Amino acid sequence: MMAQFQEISKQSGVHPKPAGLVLQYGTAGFRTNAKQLDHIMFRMGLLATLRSKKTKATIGVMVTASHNPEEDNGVKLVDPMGEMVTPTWEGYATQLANAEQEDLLAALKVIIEKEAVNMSQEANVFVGKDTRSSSASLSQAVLDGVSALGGHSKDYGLVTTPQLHYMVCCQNTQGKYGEATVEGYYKKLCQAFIQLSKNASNCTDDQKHLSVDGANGIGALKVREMEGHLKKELHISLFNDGSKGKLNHLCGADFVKVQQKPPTGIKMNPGERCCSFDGDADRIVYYYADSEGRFHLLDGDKVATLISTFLKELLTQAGLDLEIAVVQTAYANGSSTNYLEDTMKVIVRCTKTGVKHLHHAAQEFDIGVYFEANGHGTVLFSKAAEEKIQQLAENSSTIDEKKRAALLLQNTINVINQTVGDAISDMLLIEAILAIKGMTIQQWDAIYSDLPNRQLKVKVSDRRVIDTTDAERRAVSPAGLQEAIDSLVKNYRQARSFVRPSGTEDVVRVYAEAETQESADSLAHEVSLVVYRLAGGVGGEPKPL
Ligand code: G16
Repeated sequence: MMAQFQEISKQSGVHPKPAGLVLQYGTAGFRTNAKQLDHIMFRMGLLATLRSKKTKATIGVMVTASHNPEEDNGVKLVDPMGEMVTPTWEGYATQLANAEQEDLLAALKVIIEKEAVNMSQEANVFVGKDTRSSSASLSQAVLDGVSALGGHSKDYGLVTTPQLHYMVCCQNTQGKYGEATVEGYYKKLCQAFIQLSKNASNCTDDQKHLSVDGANGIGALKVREMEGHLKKELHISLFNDGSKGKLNHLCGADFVKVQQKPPTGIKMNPGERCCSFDGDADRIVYYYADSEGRFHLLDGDKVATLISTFLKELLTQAGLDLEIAVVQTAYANGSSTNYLEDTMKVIVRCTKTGVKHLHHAAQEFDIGVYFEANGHGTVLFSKAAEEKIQQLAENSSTIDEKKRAALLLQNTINVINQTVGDAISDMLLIEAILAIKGMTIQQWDAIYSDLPNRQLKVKVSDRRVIDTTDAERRAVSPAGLQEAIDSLVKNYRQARSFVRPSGTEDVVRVYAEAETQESADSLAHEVSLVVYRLAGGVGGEPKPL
């Protein structure tokens, strides 16, 4: 151990921490301007190695800032089954990240002792990165951290975040979940997609066409790589492929969802399906323009509704009694929650923002469909549910209709990346469902009508002054903020609003929905003003929209 610690001392000098800099492990890891992250990456290499020793399993480290602008970067830690790292280790991550240079070894020792890490245990860490120019040197810093602690690493280079999660899960299930290679990932997902597509009758070439906005990021590269495996069952026109535009700039899932408009650089023909990925391809939103040129967004809530409808129908056809639930966050459109609860009669749960929270809640059901409104989500099947489906599909005495449904469910399971929200996997699933159901994007959109809504950002000097409760739907501090929001909401029909500090950007997020767009806009603006005044706003009062 002494020799390892000497090595860490030496290596950490190459990745020094700027004195006084304090960063928190946020909604999805550390995220800030790339210039501040070199020491964080080195230290996360160290932490991942400890986590690997502790769990006796492979751990993942993804270098990405996802939807943030090009100049930012960040890191997401991946636990053995491909899920996000546990809250206790998020705490360690923050402690390690913020230890001053001379206290680093002591901070490491605290973790080793608390977790009783066996330092002679082998460690394996998978590392991936997105296309940001800073990602190459930052992922090298992660690799340096792993090797300083004597861990083994495998550098997957440029991959999407969900691909890295998938690799970690494949590795730790000894290949049961799939082969831990990018090729293996394409093969598994595309084979399942092609099987599903066989159940779509009379699908024309036009109906097989999809326009994809790659956000000028890693998702675009990976869609290109995958195309050959699709055997022409899906024709993709790729836009914002990174050849000229800037990452996430005026494009990508976050831009489209928040601005409620199409990305620049995409060609939209009336009525045709389009979708946008975000910067690390773990989110997807769909949209189309109608014959009058009006833009229609189908966000994560609409995706969750489509998928859960499809699954519920298949369960009925298969005669399987499995409990299905949809997990959302406070951002879920009120209409979607009403539709799911009142019309579809499925269980709906609301958690805090952040995939880790939704994922956890979804694990409590036989089938847990989780989606954030921003398009981040997937479906989880319990082991027992998978087994029941498999038995039915393989039992020779199963009658035809039931067998067909069970086989569809099996292929659905295989097209889904259950480790985390995955734009590529979600896209294939959505495309297959629409084809099987013979449904147009307009018909999908018409399942329910969104309440008009608006999201805004407010700059404050310290966003931690805002504390929330009830799955972030109510603010408990600063004093008077929630009361002010409540009295503003009362002035509008079908209105709702909440505020929360972002865990990925240095802003407070404001959400409002109401009966009309005008009302939603004006409520969002009024709430922004209250935040600005009560929570220490900076840079000038928010202007009306
Ligand atoms: C990350 C998280 C998401 C979250 C989003 C925004 O997404 O994985 O769960 O919704 O940040 O979080 P916040 O509102 O706290 O900034 P991504 O795609 O940026 O990694």
